[in-house]
Amino acid sequence: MASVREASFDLFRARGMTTMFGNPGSTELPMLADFPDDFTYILGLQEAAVVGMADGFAQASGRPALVNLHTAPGVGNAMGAIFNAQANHSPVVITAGQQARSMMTMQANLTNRDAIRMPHPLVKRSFEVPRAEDTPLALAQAIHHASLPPAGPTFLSIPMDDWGAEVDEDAARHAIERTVVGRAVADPTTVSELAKRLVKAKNPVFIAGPDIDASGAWDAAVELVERQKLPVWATPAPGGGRIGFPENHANFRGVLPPAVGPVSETLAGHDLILCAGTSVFPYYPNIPGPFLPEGAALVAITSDPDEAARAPMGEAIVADVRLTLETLAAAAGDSDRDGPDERWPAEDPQDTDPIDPAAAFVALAEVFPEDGIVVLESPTSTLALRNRLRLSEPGSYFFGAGGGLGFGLSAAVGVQLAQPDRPVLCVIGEGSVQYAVTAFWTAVAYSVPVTFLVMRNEEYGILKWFAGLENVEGAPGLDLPVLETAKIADGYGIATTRADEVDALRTALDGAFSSGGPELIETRVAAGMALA
Ligand SMILES: Cc1ncc(C[n+]2csc(CCOP(=O)(O)OP(=O)(O)O)c2C)c(N)n1
Repeated sequence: MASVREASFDLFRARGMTTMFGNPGSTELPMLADFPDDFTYILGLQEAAVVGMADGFAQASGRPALVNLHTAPGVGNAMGAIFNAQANHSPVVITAGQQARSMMTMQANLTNRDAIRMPHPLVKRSFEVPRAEDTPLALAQAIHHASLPPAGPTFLSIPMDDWGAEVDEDAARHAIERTVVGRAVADPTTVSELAKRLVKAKNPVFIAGPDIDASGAWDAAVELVERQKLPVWATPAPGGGRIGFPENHANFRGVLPPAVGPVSETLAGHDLILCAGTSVFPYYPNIPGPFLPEGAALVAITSDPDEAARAPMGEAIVADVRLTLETLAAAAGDSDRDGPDERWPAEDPQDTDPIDPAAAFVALAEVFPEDGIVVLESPTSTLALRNRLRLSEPGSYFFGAGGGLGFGLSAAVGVQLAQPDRPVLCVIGEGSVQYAVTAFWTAVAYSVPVTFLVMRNEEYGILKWFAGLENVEGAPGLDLPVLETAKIADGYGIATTRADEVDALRTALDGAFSSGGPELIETRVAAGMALA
């Protein structure tokens, strides 16, 4: 007879989930006993970093990632990161220890008294098994739920004495072996009607969202855009956790602004707005206006029923993004409409002291490896980075779509663990570093060679920009003087460099990409919003 532990690890093995991210306590030790040699345990020193690393790992590997947290306080610390994983459509399977069954009713120390409810609105499924021997089945369910579209986090609370219980061999074998696939095609009539509308449209436009990348629809999107000669906008940056279209492509126009009125203004003149793999839309500041420009219809293709239902306007098709775009491209064929105009080249950034973030990114673009990956959490320089680097390979960009800080630093470590052969650059504000700062330790402990570029503007710059937008004057707490990020990283064992001039920055970045170890470059940049 196999134990719950043996059957559960067989399940993880069968699903390719042999990397576990965790921070253990006494309630988790029985799960970790006799930890198998073919598994890797990645220790994070605080749970926000643990889940952030798993989120990056899941997205960059395209597979569900396994997490183990310490009962209620561990889950509590991780809540912001679980919120981010949900927004990122990231299949993170979270387990947490629980007091022994015999001690739960008396609520002995470490009992998570309402374990199921605790992470509830942030996960697709939250569960605690009634019988110890059902744990492998419940874990299998958590994995299926996390992986089915829309992918997202799931949660299982596991009483600590369950791991030694014996499973029913037949039930465990079925739980381990059965597979569930969730790629669903759209009704063929709906897609052929859409193809006809697209062909007939005078001035259609394509909006590329993050789930194009996640569903492997990159080539299908390029084919559709090229054959139908469509201009392309990326979905607004706050919700664009991944890039869905090559940003150096001649048809690429830019990143849509993140507010109702400005989106309509930007899309004025288009009669058909075709969105793929995005919510409609990831709005952020409240700048009202019409939802659509005059005369425009909008059709969204999304695998997420919630994205489809909650959009304030337009039509939606719920189906796999890649399969739908492939069918649509074949059905619509080649258009003889004129392609979009040439894009204006970006102006050279100003020479300033401290340097403009745009100037920093021009230097970065000169040395950025072709197969490089950016993980971005530097709020005031998000658009400058997108505009100057023009990332154009699949799986090259990860951004916390939920907006909860702490994703960037930790996800970068997870992305690098999933993609050991691609250079990973984490571009991060010095304020953002602090929310998952312990991920520096994991990068050093496991020799994860991320390059961290800290944009030091000595303020919560984006909040000052928002204060202007919201007509708020005199708000406290928006400056960050004397925050020595390089010294903090040094304490975790990271090699650090300070590079405040463009030439020094270019040299430091070039060296860091090929150093083979984690390195941090801190660069002093001008305060304020860098939009171009
Ligand atoms: C968990 C969390 N807490 C607070 C915020 C609010 N917030 C958004 S941006 C920001 C400042 C970020 O500062 P920094 O990383 O230095 O970047 P900058 O805005 O200066 O570019 C804060 C505090 C948040 N998004 N997430």
